[in-house]
Amino acid sequence: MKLVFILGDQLSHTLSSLKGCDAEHDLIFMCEVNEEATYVKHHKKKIAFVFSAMRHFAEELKQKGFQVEYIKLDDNGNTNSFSGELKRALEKYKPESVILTEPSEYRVLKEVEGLQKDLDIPVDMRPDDRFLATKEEFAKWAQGRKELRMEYFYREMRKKYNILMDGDSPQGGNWNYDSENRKPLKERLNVPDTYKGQVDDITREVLDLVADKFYDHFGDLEPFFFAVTRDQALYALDKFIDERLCFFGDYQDAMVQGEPWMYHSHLSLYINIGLLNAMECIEKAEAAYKQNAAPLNAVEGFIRQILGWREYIRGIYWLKMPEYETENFFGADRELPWFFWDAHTQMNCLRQCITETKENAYAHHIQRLMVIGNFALITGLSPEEVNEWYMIVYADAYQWVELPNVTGMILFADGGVLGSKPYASSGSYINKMSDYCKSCRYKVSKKNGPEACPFNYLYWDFLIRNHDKLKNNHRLGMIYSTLHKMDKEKVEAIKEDAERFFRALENGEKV
Ligand code: FAD
Ligand code: DLZ
Ligand code: SF4
Repeated sequence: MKLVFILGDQLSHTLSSLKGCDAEHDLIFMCEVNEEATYVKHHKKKIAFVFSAMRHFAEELKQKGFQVEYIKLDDNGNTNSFSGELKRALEKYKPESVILTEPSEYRVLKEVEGLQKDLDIPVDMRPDDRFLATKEEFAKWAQGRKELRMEYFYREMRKKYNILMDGDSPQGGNWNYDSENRKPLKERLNVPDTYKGQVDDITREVLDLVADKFYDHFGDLEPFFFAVTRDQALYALDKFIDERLCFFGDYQDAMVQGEPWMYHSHLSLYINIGLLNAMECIEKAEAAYKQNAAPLNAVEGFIRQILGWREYIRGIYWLKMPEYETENFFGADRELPWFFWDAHTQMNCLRQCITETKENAYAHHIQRLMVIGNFALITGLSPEEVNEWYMIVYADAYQWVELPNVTGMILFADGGVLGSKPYASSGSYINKMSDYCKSCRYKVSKKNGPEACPFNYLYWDFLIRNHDKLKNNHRLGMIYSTLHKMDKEKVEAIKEDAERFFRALENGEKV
């Protein structure tokens, strides 16, 4: 008998470890463990989502005729760690070997490898073929390149899978249609609601468990509306393709107060956990283009996120771990402000994005990048604390995707492996792409003084503070030449405003 160990983000019926599984003789093993729910104190909605999706998946496997041992969190004897539970299962069933699809995170991979040595049992660790580029393929692409830019990797992936191709050329003549994308939401559009599922008995039991055991974790547990089965996730995918994809490109960067979902897909949590397959999302979007149901700028933009960014991010993670975890190019060490947890800040953009994160365990990319991330970058927050926060608060967070996005994309803490320049910006970008500034206590048009938008002076202060590290970055040449032309009084005013802001933060005042 073989034991197939399935982890909580491996809920795919086509998983490599399930290939060849013998329903009569083999045993599928899954376990809920406290260690996974608390190594960072995940958002309550995320834990409920993972446990409910795991329980539904186990039921589906049983209905298909497989033998499944499923350990619930509050089952008697649960040792609450993967190692402890696997050891118990091995003692109980004495299988001849363990089959496992490789864990998505370095931490868990090392734990399983350690266990394999300790227990001296053959482990058949199979590649995770749900990803579209293998680790080896990415490493080969990266080898010898001066710069690892996503755009070039993405073109290789388009060719490899023949997606949006016209022979050897990209559909429509361009690889990328971003110049047609990223409009602010001017007129009030009727943004459709996101997928909202019913709570069934399995989910109800999980919600009660999470409310009881993880009451002190961040975030609102209810209302709970995520899809927790493959059928529900497929419905959510179709809903996106039918209702939102056509505007995905146009409003990809737009932020509107009271509209957390915009025209994004809200599929990352389902893809990351295995309920949806990345390629089926890409194929459905391409089919919508072929049927004239969505324009090329929207479809290409969406496909680039999955076939390009998602795979590239995972490639960087495995290329750079474990060193990537401790990168800190700027030597940033400021503590995370308390308002990251309770949204009590007068900066309306941050208040809106953090409140929505707390309610939904979701914020869209530009909120994560240009509002929260931008603030973390220009105020010099500690990469360790920022990474922990992002791992906690989003339902789609796993280290393989969270870490490169935070350390590389927002904090530039890797010194430019992932991005060619830091994504720092003043309040004018937020004002252009959102309606947040209209209801803010600060004035985005003011550059200095207590009424000024803090992003305005913190942006310049960041460039001044990190001059030595950034002065040779050719993409910042124009900005530094503007800075060098600024008169002394202006530079002093920027520094004084930033100092006052940091002092207020340190004193726990509401900024
Ligand atoms: P859409 O805007 O609809 O995009 C479609 C899909 O493309 C997503 O579902 C996702 O699978 C993929 N995608 C888009 N951008 C990225 C990216 N930069 N990296 C990887 N995949 C991408 N994504 C996560 O899945 N988990 C995380 O923990 C995570 N942390 C992030 C932290 C920061 C600081 C930033 C800037 C981005 C982070 N992202 C993360 C990437 C991106 O913001 C989310 O994937 C996206 O917001 C999820 O919402 P959506 O499904 O509506 O995405
Ligand atoms: C995120 C998560 C949580 C909260 N709990 C569990 C769990 O109890 N059991 C489980 O198998 N997986 C869980 N997960 C997902 C894992 O963290 C994820 O599968 C690994 O980190 C992948 O390396
Ligand atoms: Fe944010 Fe500044 Fe606009 Fe206020 S004025 S919402 S702080 S960008």
